Amino acid sequence: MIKSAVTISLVPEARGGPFIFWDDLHEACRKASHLGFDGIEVFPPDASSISDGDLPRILEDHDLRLAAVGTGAGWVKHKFTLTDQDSAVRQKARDFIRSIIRAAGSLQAPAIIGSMQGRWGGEVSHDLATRFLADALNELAEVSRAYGVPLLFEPLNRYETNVVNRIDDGVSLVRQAASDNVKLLADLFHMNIEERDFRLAFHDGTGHIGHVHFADSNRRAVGWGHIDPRFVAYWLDEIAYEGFVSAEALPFPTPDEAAARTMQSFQSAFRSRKPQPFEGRRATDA
Ligand code: LER
Ligand code: MN
Repeated sequence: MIKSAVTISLVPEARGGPFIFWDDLHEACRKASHLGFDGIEVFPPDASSISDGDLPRILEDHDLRLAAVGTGAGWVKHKFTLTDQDSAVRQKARDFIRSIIRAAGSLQAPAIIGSMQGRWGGEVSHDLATRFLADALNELAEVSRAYGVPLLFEPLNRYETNVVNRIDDGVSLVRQAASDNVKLLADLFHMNIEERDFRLAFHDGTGHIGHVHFADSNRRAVGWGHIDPRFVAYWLDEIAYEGFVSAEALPFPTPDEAAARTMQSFQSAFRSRKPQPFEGRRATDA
């Protein structure tokens, strides 16, 4: 069954970014649990914020799962990426991600590579960037495997990367990487910008999608833009997706209201009887 999660950022430098709750893990978990979320997704400044605090106890106290952990602080705080032209920086990016994989993996959660994919340009061609990425994914996916979790790779829209923008590009990258332990993260906000058709993109990702970011067309909470979450539920059902849909949305107008609106949308789309066919275009209409 598809499960709900909500994001919490612990990174002051990410302020203004698309995270619902901020700074206070304990308070965020209390609110997430009260609203009925199944899990939380954390955006930490480093691995020690996951491994050294009392996160396991907080999760247990509130009956929440750790859905995933972001690695983007490696970019936001340190400007590391896996496609930098400097091999020392690429190595630091791998080290940063590996430390988060271990901390998250100890709590049975996957790590996410999104903005750490960087951009190609200068001395690094698109081809070379893709090879750098495939190589890093192979190594890091094996670290993840030791914890029994996949490594999540996220296509981002064109304003955030020029490397992997769409689900089908993500599938190609996953195929180029030899490891079968890399799964894709389908973020509805990025998909709304880059994909020709949501349903076709989900079909392209069949068997490869391991996590979903649940945000509306304008990055606000689902319900406050023009994506109909009932279609999303229908399409995810068609590809037998069973992971988390995790609210990575702006804390607008307040974190509490964004969280409550997200849960209302989640319930109506994923927990009510599905309306008859909301199919949109069929794959064969393309
Ligand atoms: C990361 O999950 C993402 O979607 C980015 O757009 C956030 O900066
Ligand atoms: Mn995302």
